[in-house]
Amino acid sequence: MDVRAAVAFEAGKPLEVTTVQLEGPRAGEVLVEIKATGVCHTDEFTLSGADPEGLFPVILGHEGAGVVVDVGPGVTSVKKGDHVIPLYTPECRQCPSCLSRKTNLCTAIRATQGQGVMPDGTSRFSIEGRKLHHYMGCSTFANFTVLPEIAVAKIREDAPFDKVCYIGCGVTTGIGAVINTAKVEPGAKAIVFGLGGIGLNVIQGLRLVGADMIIGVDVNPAKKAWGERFGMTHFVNPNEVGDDLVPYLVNLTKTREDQIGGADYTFDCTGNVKVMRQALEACHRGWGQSIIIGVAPAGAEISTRPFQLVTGRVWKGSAFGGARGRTDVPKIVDWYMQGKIEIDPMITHTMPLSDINRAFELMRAGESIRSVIVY
Ligand code: NAD
Ligand code: 022
Ligand code: ZN
Repeated sequence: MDVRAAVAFEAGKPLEVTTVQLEGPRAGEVLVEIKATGVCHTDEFTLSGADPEGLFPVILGHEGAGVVVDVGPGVTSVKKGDHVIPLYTPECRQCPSCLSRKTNLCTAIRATQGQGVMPDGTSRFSIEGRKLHHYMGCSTFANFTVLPEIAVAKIREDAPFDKVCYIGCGVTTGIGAVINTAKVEPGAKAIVFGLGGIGLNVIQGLRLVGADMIIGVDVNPAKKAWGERFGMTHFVNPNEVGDDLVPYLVNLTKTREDQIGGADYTFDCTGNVKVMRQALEACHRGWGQSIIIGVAPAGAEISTRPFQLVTGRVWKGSAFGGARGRTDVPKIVDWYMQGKIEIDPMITHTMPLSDINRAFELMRAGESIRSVIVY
C-alpha cells in the first residue's frame, strides 16, 4: 500500500516527505496506523550521521501512538481496532532476558532491529523498488508502519494520541528511571542534571514517588521555571557556581549540621561524560546511586576515581526507564489519564508531517521540550 512518510535518504540532509510503499504484516506482525509521533534526540543523532550504527535510507521515528488496522497470521495479543504504542524495547516474555526478571532489555529481535529490518530479515518499506530501513523497530515517521506483535503495548482507547505518543520514549524513560532503575523512596534527596524532555520527566517521577529534595541542574537559566513547574525544589546553574559544582551540590543536600551531604539519587539527563562524573560524585558516600540516562557520543568514555565506588557510590545505567513495555506502558497511560502525571505542558509544539524538518530545527536550537507530529 502507499503511505506518507518522512524519508531520511542520506545523513546530514533534511527529511523528504513523500509517498512510499509498505507491505502488509507477515506472521507475528501487526500493521499500525500511526496517529501521532514525537521527535526525539536519537532521531537527530542518527540523521546527523554521528550514529555509527545509522543505516540509510531509513524511516526514522520511535515515539508513536496509533491503531492496529491489520494483523498477520498467529497474532494473538492484539486485534484490529486496538490502540497501541510502538516499543523500541520489545517485551517477548520468553527470552532469557525477559525470563530473568532482572532486565527490560528483551533479546528476542535485537539483532534484526539493529540491522533496520523485521525479525525475518526483510524490510516492509520501499520506494520505487528500493529498500528503506526500519528504525529502532518502530519507524513512526510514516502514517502506517509494520511492527512485531511483541513490540506494541495495547493502551486504553480514550487516551489522546497526540499526548500519549510521548510515553513511547521520553515520559517512560524519565519516570521509569526513578521507579524501576533507582527505586527512589519517599523522603529521598535527588539531583537531576539536564532539564530537557527527559530530565523534566525524571523530576515529575521524583514528585510522584514523594522525594523531599529535588535539585535541578542546567546551564540554561530558562530551565528553572520549567523544573519548578514539575516539582523541582532547588535550581543550580553550573555557570554561576564555577569549578566547585560538586561540593556546592553536596552542601546543598545537607539538612542537618552533622550530615556529610550528598544525594541519595542523581540522574544524568545530558549525555555529557563530564556531567556523568559530577553526578556520581555528588552522591552520598555509602549509598548514593547515580543513574546514567543520557546517551553519550560514539566512543566517549566515563571516568572517576575507584575510591568513589569503593566508598559505596553506585553507577547504573537505564534504558527506556527499565520499563517492560507491554506491561508498564499501559500503566503509565493510565497514570496520565488519572492526572497522576502531566504531559500536555511538555509538548511545546504540534505540527503536520510536512513541517517535520522544523521540529528538528526547534530541537537543535533547544527551543522545544517536545514537538509532536500529528498525521
Ligand atoms: P535535551 O537536549 O532536551 O536536554 C538536555 C539538557 O541538558 C538541556 O536543557 C541542556 O541545557 C542541559 N545541559 C547541557 N549541558 C549541561 C551541563 N554541562 N550541565 C547541566 N545541564 C546541561 O535532551 P533530552 O531530550 O532531555 O534527552 C537527554 C538525554 O537522554 C539525551 O542524551 C538522550 O539521547 C537521552 N535519552 C536516553 C534514553 C534512554 O533510554 N537511556 C531515552 C531517551 C533519551
Ligand atoms: C531513545 N534513546 C535515546 C533517545 N531516545 C535510546 C537510545 C538507546 C537506548 C535506549 C534509548 C539503548 C540503551 C541500550 C540499548 N539501547 C541496547 C539495547 C540492547 O542491546 O538490547 C538501544 C535500543 C535500541 C536500539 C539501539 C540501542 C535500536 O533499535 N537500534 C534500546
Ligand atoms: Zn527517544
